[in-house]
Amino acid sequence: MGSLGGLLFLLGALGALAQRCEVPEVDSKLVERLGQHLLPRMDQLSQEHLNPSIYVGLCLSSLQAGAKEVLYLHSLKVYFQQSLLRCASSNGEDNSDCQDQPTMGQLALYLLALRANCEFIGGHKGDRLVSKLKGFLETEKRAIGRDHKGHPRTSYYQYGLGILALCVHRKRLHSSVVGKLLYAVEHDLPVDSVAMAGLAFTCLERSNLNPDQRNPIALAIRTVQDKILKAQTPRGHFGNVYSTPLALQFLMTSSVPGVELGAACLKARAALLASLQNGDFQNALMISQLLPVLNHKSYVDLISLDCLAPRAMLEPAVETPSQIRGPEVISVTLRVLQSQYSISVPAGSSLEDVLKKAQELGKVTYRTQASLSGPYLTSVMGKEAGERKFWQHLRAPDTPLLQGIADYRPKDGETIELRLVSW
Ligand code: B12
Repeated sequence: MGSLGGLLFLLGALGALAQRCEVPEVDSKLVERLGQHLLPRMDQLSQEHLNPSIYVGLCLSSLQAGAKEVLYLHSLKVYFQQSLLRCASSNGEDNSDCQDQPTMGQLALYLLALRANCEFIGGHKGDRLVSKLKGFLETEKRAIGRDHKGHPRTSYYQYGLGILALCVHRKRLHSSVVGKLLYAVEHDLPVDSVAMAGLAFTCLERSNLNPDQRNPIALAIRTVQDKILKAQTPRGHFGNVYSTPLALQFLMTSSVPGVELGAACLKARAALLASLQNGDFQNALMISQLLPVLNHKSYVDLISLDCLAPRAMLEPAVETPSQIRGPEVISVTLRVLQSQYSISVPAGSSLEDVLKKAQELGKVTYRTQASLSGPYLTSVMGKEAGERKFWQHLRAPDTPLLQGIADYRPKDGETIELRLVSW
């Protein structure tokens, strides 16, 4: 064999060794049940409930919601166009109309929703949305600073989401904006944020929008692959159960030579199936990140989605009356700022129900803010979380909860602590 033949043979062998992340088909009934959780959420068209992630997740899934889906996109358009365009100034900080305007991440998700409907942003109004998102990213870039010592005012997760959204609309970004994310993935980021960055880099690589940064982008993609694979738990999740959907979205876009990628993904799928059967996916945002994976799709597919691909129509779930058992009462201990309170609530109550009861009894005060994940706890006993701090939820003695107050259902005798921590 000549030297060229040898080289070709070697390349072929390496290609054969390169592994892909495949997530084999999941029982369609299970997928349908997940989709059905989204239907009631799509009837909530008020500003604080609108969630572009739900629309994106559905369009990338094997399911559709027919007219409901069309109306939902329409409501998203009305809300996002109006709230953003009524802000006269470009960054909106000096304008009272802009107080409750969407954040960078929410605007990015809205742009993804438009691509999920195969729309490219255009025209005068579209250009303003693009400038707005670019403006947000520039502000974040400055907050991070030249030496990367600062932090984005939102998070690297939203920074990645912003880059991804502009990329799927084929909008070019300055290399210094991309550079901040390239630097960040080399450092300490949670799995969700690393995966989001990986999706953004994969989009940039595929659409060749930043040819000058080809090599660093390719390197960063490898770093993201390594980090996610290293974060696999013995049970199979990447990070935790709720970061696994985004991690899989990213891994499905990649092929890794010489690494056990295929086996890692199969193990993650098995872990996800167990979590699904355990009822761990009730939260609409989490379902919206998982549905694409179960349809072998990722946010990167929004570069050019086949919007005519058939999707099965979702029918509302048939309610099976739950066996009504006696009004069993459980006792939950709330620990806040060195005090603890024992609260009695009906079995099956959420942590939010426990907090409401504690507030009614005059033991605890708290406030929440609506978010795409549900009610976010912003203040407890009059103490606001403030910048780069948050009210962490833990199960005593020291296990951070993987769900928010609306989704977590404490068991009888459990102690839940709310602790103000830095992040
Ligand atoms: C960044 C982030 C945080 C930051 C948010 C602050 C900030 N300035 O960004 C910090 C570190 C404070 C945080 C805290 C928590 N987080 Co968090 N967070 C994220 C992350 C990586 C991105 C969120 C985001 O920006 N989304 C995009 C924007 C556009 O959406 P948004 O709704 O406008 O974003 C806001 C909300 O997401 C809110 N938020 C962040 N986390 C959570 C969690 C819950 C349950 C709620 C209701 C709101 C909320 O903060 C965002 C900024 O304002 C997601 C990852 C993911 N896969 O989604 C996890 C994620 C949403 N968080 C999660 C969890 C569990 C929490 C905590 C409950 C952890 C704990 N034990 O205390 C707390 C929330 C406590 C509270 N006070 O209510 C889980 C939720 C899983 C689920 N079942 O729903 C996720 C998916 C991470 C994971 N893989 O476990 N989080």
